[in-house]
Amino acid sequence: MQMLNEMLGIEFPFIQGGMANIADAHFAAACSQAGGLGVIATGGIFEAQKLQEQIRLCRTLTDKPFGVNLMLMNPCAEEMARVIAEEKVAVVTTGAGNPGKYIGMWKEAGVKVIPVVAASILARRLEKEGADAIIAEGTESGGHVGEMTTMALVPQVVDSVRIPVIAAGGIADGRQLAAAFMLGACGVQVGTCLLVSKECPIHENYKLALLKAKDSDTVVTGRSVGGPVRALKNKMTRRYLTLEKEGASLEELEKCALGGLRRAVFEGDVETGSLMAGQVAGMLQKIRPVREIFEDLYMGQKKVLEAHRG
Ligand code: TUI
Repeated sequence: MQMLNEMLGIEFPFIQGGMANIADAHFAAACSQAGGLGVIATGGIFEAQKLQEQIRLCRTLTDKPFGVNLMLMNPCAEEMARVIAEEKVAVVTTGAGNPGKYIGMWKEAGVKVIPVVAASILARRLEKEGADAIIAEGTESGGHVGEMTTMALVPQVVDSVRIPVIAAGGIADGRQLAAAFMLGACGVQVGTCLLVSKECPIHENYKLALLKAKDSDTVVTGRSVGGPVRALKNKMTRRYLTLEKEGASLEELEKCALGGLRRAVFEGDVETGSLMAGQVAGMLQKIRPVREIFEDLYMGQKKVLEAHRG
């Protein structure tokens, strides 16, 4: 099986998850420089020209391959899809929807297309439409999530398609990376473990909340309105869940969550902000450079698999 790093021409078989308002050109370049595939997130960009600037800036910061994550629920998704093709970005990953209608345009421009799916039915469809690989993301992840766990999802996607599958959700150390390989993945996408990297531009309060978190400290809000989002438990998530239970209107729910991610990322408001994070938040122990996080993941996996072979 060809590994993700060989497929993309990078050192480690790791893709950085697209983290809205966090993964800008500087962070993506840092992840690419550290040997993974850095990815510019579009969840917090609302002008196609801003994305073009970020892509061009990233090119000045690294000569290694990097990608763009297109958040499909973004109102500017269509224009940004065009920018990704025009700029001939090496790789596009997508999230929160079906990118089918853009695949032809991206392939023509030579962009490698790697959509995120939360179930195998969409993986099969996107393979037929020309996707180069699939990211199977379990509900352990942070941010917008599906229902299936990584453990159940990854092997079922692997059995459903012939293109390479990348595992995501619940991966922060060598044991979990080894497990992802055992499930048939050719690599992994990681997000939460990078939030506590030195290079990650989130507010210090957000990082400290992650370091303090225990295994059961994340929760999913928004299930009742078709917008499930996993984040660290705080005053905002408690209020949101209460409102959901009381059958509050969509308007009230939106008011509760409005601007929450930006408040967490930029202002360090850990009370009313949305501290998006995956279930592995409880495993995060210290702030380290991205390079060290990647090396530990990879070396940890090697050790685990060697010990297992006996
Ligand atoms: O996209 C994500 N995670 C995200 S996007 C995001 S941006 C944001 N979200 C809420 C508030 C503020 C900002 C934060 N986290 N992950 C990839 C992902 N995609 N997870 C699940 C899916 C998915 C779900 C349904 C992919 C396809 C899908 O298909 C439905 C269909 O149309 O067939």
